[in-house]
Amino acid sequence: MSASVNQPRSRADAKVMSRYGLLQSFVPKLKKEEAVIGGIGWTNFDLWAVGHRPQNFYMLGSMGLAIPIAHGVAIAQPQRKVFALEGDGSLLMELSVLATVGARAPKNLAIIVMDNGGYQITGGQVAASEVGTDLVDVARACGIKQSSWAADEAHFDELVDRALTEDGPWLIGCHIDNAKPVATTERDPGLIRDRFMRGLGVKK
Ligand SMILES: Cc1ncc(C[n+]2csc(CCOP(=O)(O)OP(=O)(O)O)c2C)c(N)n1
Repeated sequence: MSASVNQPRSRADAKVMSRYGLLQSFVPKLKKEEAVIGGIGWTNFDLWAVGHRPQNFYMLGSMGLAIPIAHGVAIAQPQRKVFALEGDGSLLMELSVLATVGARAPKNLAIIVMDNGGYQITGGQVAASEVGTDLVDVARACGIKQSSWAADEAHFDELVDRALTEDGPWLIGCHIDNAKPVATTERDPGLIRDRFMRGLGVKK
């Protein structure tokens, strides 16, 4: 993948960044009713904290489902850009989804992995992403060619801008710190589903 800055070779080479800070920069870039599916864990809490949009869905309860849900939305609505925000622990739980995305290769799907090296919401247990598994390498090996660690905040912005305007699928790995989220998502699954369906125009 061509890029204007040197791509980090691994997670260890990427700057440790703030999830909330990255999402504060990401959300205002969404001007075309792009869908965003936030995974269980602190990732969807900070998505909520930055500001709810009708096209946001917040996964509660099950790990590993942000990317499968986003993949389904991307296939159902090919004109819409769809982003999955997933934690490293949750992606490790459902790692096979990267093979499915690589094989199906939806052009309108982008995955952002918030990799803090652990299962923070349940107490900070260390995950394999901290001690051996490089999730960007796994994505590339699954055929998601446009996979990169974000070197720093400016590179993250550049990768998101490209994902918004160029064909994917994309995977953007973010090496983040283990700061707590700024707020807690409203826990009302029926309301979350209903608002999302209306936000995508599939329910009146
Ligand atoms: C199938 C399943 N196993 C375990 C849990 C308990 N659980 C909920 S969130 C979580 C950790 C999520 O880690 P990660 O996706 O890395 O997000 P972080 O909390 O680090 O932001 C765990 C173990 C669950 N909800 N579902």
